[in-house]
Amino acid sequence: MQFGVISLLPEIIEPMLNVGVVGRAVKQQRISVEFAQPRDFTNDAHRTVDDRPFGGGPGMVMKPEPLVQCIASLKKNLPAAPVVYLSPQGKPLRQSTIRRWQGGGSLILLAGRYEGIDERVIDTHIDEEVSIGDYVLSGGEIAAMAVIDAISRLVPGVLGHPDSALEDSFGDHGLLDCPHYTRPEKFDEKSVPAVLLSGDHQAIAIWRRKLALKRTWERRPDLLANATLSDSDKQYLQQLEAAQQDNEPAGDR
Ligand code: 6GU
Repeated sequence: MQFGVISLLPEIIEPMLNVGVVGRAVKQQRISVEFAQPRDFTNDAHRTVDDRPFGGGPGMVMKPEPLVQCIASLKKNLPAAPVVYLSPQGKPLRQSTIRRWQGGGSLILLAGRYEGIDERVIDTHIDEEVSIGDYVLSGGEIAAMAVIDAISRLVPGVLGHPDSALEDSFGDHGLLDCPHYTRPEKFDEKSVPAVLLSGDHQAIAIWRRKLALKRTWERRPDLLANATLSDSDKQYLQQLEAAQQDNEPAGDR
């Protein structure tokens, strides 16, 4: 997987390329990251990359010319890469998007700073605008790191256990992950659920599935609409709904 990254502050991103799962992927040459610095594509002595917004108001806007030249420069090595702009105005980033980008083999990420970038860059040079959540970061670098991490761990050979990526939250089934336990068997007065010690692999699989469904139902019911559910999954969710109804005081109905 080949990444191109446009950023005024590559120093934020660089450390992640030397450590952990992503660091290993770089060392094994399963992923590569090429940076482009907008300041390298300026002509003035101050290397100005931002300017005041037309119409007035607070903050600064990133000038279009250095950004478009950064994109062109990265496209020399990555001609087929989609160009992604990371911003709080983008569509929510999903695991399905991450899988699609990983399948494409190359990606150019534009991390903005200041109040944002000139809209005309988005109009004609950006393929997708994505956000990593409903909060505001001071720049797109942390979002770019999230994308690089999430894609890298899907690249074949990067994760130790090939099934690890499938079993995650939002894996094939689109549910949150079940709880996990390790030794010791008793901790803080709490025992590990007995079924996990039973050696009954079918019972364990059923328990894990139910807890994944229950968590998703409690915390992220929005995910259930697009999840892959079997008839017994649906039956269990109906049980959860029914139990909730029974626990509501009659006055609430
Ligand atoms: Cl992608 N960028 C910035 N600056 N803030 C964000 C974001 C991205 N996603 C959520 N907040």
